[in-house]
Amino acid sequence: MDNWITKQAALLPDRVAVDDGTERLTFSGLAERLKKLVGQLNRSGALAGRRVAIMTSNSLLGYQMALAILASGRTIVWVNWRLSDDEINQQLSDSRPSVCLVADSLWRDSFGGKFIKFSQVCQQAAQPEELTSQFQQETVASIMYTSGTTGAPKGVMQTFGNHFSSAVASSLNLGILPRDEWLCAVPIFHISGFSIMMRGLIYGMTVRLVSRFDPQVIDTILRKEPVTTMSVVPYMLKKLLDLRDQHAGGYNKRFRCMLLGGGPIDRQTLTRCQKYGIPVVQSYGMTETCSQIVALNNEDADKKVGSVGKPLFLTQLKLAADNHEILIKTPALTPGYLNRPGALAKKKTATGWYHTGDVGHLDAAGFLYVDGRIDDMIISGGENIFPDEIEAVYATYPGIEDIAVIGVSDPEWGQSPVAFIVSSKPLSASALSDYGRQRLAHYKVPRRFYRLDRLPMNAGGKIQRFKLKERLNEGR
Ligand code: S0N
Ligand code: AMP
Ligand code: MG
Ligand code: MG
Repeated sequence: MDNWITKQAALLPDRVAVDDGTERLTFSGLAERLKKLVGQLNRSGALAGRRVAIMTSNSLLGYQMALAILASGRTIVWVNWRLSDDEINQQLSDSRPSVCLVADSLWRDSFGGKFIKFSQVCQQAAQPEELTSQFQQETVASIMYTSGTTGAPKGVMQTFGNHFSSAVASSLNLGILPRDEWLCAVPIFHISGFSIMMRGLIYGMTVRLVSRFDPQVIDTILRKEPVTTMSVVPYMLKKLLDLRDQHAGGYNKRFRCMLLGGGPIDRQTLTRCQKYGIPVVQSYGMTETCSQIVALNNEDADKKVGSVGKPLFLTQLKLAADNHEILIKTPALTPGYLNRPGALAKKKTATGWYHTGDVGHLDAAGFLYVDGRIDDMIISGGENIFPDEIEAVYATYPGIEDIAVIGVSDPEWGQSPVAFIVSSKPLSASALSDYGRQRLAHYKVPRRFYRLDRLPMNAGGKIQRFKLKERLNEGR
């Protein structure tokens, strides 16, 4: 395929590619900017290897830096800026990028020589360089780390072919209008956000970037600007609905829908959306599938409240006979995890069906409902948390003999982690919390620490987390 950026600069040179509320860049303007940035990245040593990491908010400069990495023919390694130093360094030592580019506002004094600030790049002479002419189907465009039940986080490789098929499948469901404008408040370091950037390039569509999730600011944008679509996780939708409760008046006339995904949604929130006439398209997808692979369509959105819809074009889906795990085949599926040959094959059946780890059911008309997980993954505000990684961090805490983490439901975040610890003497909850905050992304730090004499184990020595959950329900 031709480089999508230079292609759009040729097809739709004057169409706005990106708008952050203060500046708008057309596709031709974007291509010119990227030529300069590629030159500057080159002179700052960032292009020495095949991969370049980036840690940024959804800023216009972050958007351009990421696309400059792609346009230079390199792979983007996305870094979640909420992670701790340890977590970031672990991902960088696995992915071995030439550098990690960091937005100045996210700079930490602890960062070593591998990290460079955006401003250091921008100080280089702006001598333009040619952009790569091709985006090859099989080339890895981006890498995003996801944790699992065991072991260190794994880098999900997403090819240009994966991104392209994902964007096309989404457009066959939602349609593309010439003046579509997609509001991107979900982080671009997650596939929820990066897939909007990719759709923008493939559709020739404007991306309305917002650098952080401020519900007031976003509510105003949705009312006053010609935004047509917005991607949200349940937490964001609830915060936006709280503002609808306060002010009269709806979103701008062109608004088409909220694309909702990333975690389970409660019925009450969907009912509130109906009350305000806010169209919601529920969707289901994951980092490994380059965003949604199942979604509702506009016709069914009102009739099938609670369902995540039907598989999009190009995706096949079935449920495992024994445990109803959702199994899929799709061209958007990752070719594998970085440096872990065989790890993806382990998650596939002999006939190539990918195990999602999610459990679901289908109604008579073929609509999918996601019912839960086969593992202990916790989703807090759209961020995934695996109890193992928290337990491993606390295993070395002085005085902790044993620890188990579970997710409890939380009205705001959906779920939150709490810990059960075994210790011979009481431990200070605030010291435990501080310890976690230094070593883990803050959303992973247990909200409460309960002390127990021993953890409930089965005969095989496995922690019985369901018994811990029961305890909490009893305690309320
Ligand atoms: C929900 C967000 C925006 C909340 O962050 P906010 O309000 O910006 O927080 P801060 O001001 O930075 O911090 C305030 C305090 O809150 C803590 N905190 C922040 N986030 C969380 C969290 N998730 N859980 C618990 N606590 C949190 C901070 O730590 C801080 O506290 P202190 O001061 O103590 O540190 C933010 O969390 C966010 O952006 N979440 C969304 C992440 C996301 O996009 N997830 C989706 C991942 N999945 C996929 O991408 C696949 C599905 C998919 O592609 C998709 C998903 C949605 C829609 C469409 C699609 C699609 O298919 O296209
Ligand atoms: P991630 O690895 O961050 O891409 O998260 C993907 C996971 O989020 C899926 O495997 C599901 O567990 C969960 N998820 C995504 N969309 C939905 C949804 N609509 N309903 C319930 N869970 C979802
Ligand atoms: Mg934070
Ligand atoms: Mg905030």
